Amino acid sequence: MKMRIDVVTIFPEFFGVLDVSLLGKAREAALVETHVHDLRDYAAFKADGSPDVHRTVDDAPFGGGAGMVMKADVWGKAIDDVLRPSGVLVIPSPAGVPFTQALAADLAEASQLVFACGRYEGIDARVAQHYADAGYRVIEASLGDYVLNGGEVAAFAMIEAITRLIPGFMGNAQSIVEESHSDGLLEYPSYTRPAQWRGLEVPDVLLSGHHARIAQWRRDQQLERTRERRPDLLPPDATVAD
Ligand code: 6GU
Repeated sequence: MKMRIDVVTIFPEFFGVLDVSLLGKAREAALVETHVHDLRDYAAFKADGSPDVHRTVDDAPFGGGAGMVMKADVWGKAIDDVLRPSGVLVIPSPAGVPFTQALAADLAEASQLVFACGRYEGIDARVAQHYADAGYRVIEASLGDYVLNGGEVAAFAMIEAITRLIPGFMGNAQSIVEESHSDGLLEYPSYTRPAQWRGLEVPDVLLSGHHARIAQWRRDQQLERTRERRPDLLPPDATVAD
């Protein structure tokens, strides 16, 4: 089944790189199609129906405070136009749930994803509420604990993480099974020729040809790296010898 991805943004030109990225390969294999929409195309008229020559997409926040909030009426018109009955609405936001490999794998099964890219101060909260109330799956997701200016870079990262998990996308399914995060641990270190480089050697075990020892070494490396770099990922009962 072919996936359809729609992106709504005030920076449609940013998504030109979709064509030259890994995603270009998924599209060649006819696994995905992408459609980018300019939010301002839906801002030609104000909420009262009068023309808006400025195509305004944001306004000051109720309650005061810094920054601007993107307007619900403009987003409503755009999403009504592109979201299909079985589509999932994804709203990149630093206030969202963590975007994980598990969420990427889940979203890779959707028939349509609509990415609503807003500025970081956000889209009027009634937009997410409205589509959830209407029965759509709505996911506000964050890449991590830092702030980007808008949802575009985050959406791009999410699209790449999701589309490479579409069944049939990569030639080698094992390379997805073995990579970082698919088993909850960081990936082991990898080496290729030459066996010596600037005085540094490849670990002996990898040159030994003992497949069981190599597998054990890699598992140990995964645990050691994860303990050092991402202890939050380790199950509470995991023990790693020092
Ligand atoms: Cl999804 N959006 C923005 N604006 N900033 C972020 C983010 C998303 N994830 C991390 N920082």
